[in-house]
Amino acid sequence: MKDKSKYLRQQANEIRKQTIRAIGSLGVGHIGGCLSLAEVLAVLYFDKMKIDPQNPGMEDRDRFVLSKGHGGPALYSALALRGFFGLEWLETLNRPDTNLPSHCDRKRTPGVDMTTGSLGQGFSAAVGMALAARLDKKDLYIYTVIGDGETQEGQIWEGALLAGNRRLDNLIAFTDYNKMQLDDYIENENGLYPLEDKWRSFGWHVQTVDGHDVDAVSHAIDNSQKIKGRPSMIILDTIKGKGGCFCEGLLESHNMAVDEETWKKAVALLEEEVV
Ligand SMILES: Cc1ncc(C[n+]2csc(CCOP(=O)(O)OP(=O)(O)O)c2C)c(N)n1
Ligand SMILES: [Mg+2]
Repeated sequence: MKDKSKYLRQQANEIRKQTIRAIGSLGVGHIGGCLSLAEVLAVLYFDKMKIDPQNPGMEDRDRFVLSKGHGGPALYSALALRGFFGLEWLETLNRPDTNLPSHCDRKRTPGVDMTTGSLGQGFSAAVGMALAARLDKKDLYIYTVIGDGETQEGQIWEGALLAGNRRLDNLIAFTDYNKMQLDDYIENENGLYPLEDKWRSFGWHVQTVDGHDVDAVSHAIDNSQKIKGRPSMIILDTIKGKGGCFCEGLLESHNMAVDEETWKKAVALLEEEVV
């Protein structure tokens, strides 16, 4: 258990470094909303998900939908580290003819299960995928991550209503609760408080955990898998830009330009981190 925790913390650290390197060498990107995802991606891709990097289309695999599609670079880093494609692909991020566009595209990237980027739509697709898996009597989970700003979309609540009514207990969703949206704090724009009560009232099982604690995230997923007759929402208490010395906790981290000296220093600091 202790070893597994350490391994997952190391993977999260690797995801951060690869993400900073990829966005840094491009010069600009959604660094903040990528770095808040590192732990949940590490836990899913290096422990929980039933997947095969050699066979990304495996029929009975678990699915992952990154509904906040602007977090694509973090997902690509996890996929590359897990062996879906080479790490050198990350250097092509968002460049002409790349297989790694800024936002997720399931037709272009091995391991990406749904095309996303228009906020709200990925979550609806995940609800549909969970319903389809149920109808097909498949024993698999659909995992999805939405942003807290994304939660303001009406489409999220249409999906939430249907998933609750259909009792989709094969759907495990996460909210990346980093308290920030594009250029302001959530509560200054269109607040979500009390977020847990809202999901519960739609028939969901709800937990809130420290989204940067791999053990807490892992334990919450285990709990969700035991819940029958209700979809699960795991609210991840996170920090936008977490682990990037130039962007942690900054509103400006949403879509930020970064120069070579800055991103290389950030990667070097993460190299030194004892996880
Ligand atoms: C339907 C739609 N409206 C607007 C946008 C532009 N947009 C991209 S990210 C973003 C902010 C999202 O905030 P949040 O979900 O909190 O993401 P995070 O903090 O994780 O970056 C916006 C408005 C979009 N992609 N889709
Ligand atoms: Mg946010």
